[in-house]
Amino acid sequence: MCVTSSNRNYRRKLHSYSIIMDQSGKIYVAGHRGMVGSAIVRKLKQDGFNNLLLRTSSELDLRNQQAVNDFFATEKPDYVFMAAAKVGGILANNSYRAEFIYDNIMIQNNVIHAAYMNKVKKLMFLGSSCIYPKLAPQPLKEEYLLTGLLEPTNEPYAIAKIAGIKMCDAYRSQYGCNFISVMPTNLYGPNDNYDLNKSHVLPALLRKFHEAKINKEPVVVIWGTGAPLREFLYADDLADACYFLMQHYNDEGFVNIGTGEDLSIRDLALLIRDVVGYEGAIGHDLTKPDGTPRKLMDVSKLTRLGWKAKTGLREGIEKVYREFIRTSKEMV
Ligand code: GFB
Repeated sequence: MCVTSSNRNYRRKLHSYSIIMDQSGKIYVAGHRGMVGSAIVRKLKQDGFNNLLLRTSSELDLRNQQAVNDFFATEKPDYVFMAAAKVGGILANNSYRAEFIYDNIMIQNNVIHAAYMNKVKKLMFLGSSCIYPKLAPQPLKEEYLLTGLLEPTNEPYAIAKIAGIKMCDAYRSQYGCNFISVMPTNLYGPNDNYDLNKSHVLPALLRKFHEAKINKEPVVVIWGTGAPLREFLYADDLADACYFLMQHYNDEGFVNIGTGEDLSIRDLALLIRDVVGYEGAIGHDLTKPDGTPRKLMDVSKLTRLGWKAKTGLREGIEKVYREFIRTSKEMV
């Protein structure tokens, strides 16, 4: 709960409280149609939380401050999961630089401020591993934030996400709001984006290998050298971690969420080729950027708190591939 800046004793006490979400509480999941938001909704329902407040972007444009203020004033949510954002892969981040910074800053400013104004008991802000400096030591510890220059291809998005973390901390410090932040690594899962110009690497490669298999194409072209290293977390594991932290973490700063293991894009391509059952070759488009050389999360803070990822990468890719085939059949 947010308190006035003068109520310092209460604020000091708040920091040591563990705020447990009660099942009757009204929970707003912003971005519930996306991969992350829909995974959080699945997790909440599984655990008996049914008082969910959901709005599509056409029902509520989160970039519109008045609309967001009206929504919060009318609905008065108790808890907020801030999973709404403009997201995309390396090419989308680099091409729509203005939209990535404008949309994300507007969305998060409006929601975080309205949550404060309407006395939301607890809010979780979701960021991304791209907030870390491009050449930070590996694995990435939470304290490496703002210690160096960012990766240029996603700098606008990263700046927006850093602003979100700092905003939650500032509202905690000045107003006593229990707003927390988490930083997921690269994600994949149900409801991912398969548009080849906008998607992240994992769904893009699933689609490319699948279509090459069906069309008997001799080669699948991947972007860049294949040398960059990436870590991948299944969206339902992320949702489980978010739920866990919403129940147990009440502090400033943020918590990395990942598996603690990474692999090269080349090895990812070989793994996906194997899951899909494609037998052709792999080529490289070197006109496309590699991006950050490596961004492996240090997950020791999360492990110490008591959470660990469950879904292995191959198992997760197999699940997502089954879903991809099912939904592509439904669309035909
Ligand atoms: O997943 P991805 O688009 O984003 O790309 P980032 C990861 C790596 O895979 C890059 C390579 O080195 C890409 O060049 N790659 C190979 C491909 N083939 C493909 C392909 O067909 N499609 C795509 N998309 N990549 C994003 C950031 O960075 O990660 C965001 O731009 C955000 O801000 C997100 O942080 C999690 O991992 O490089």
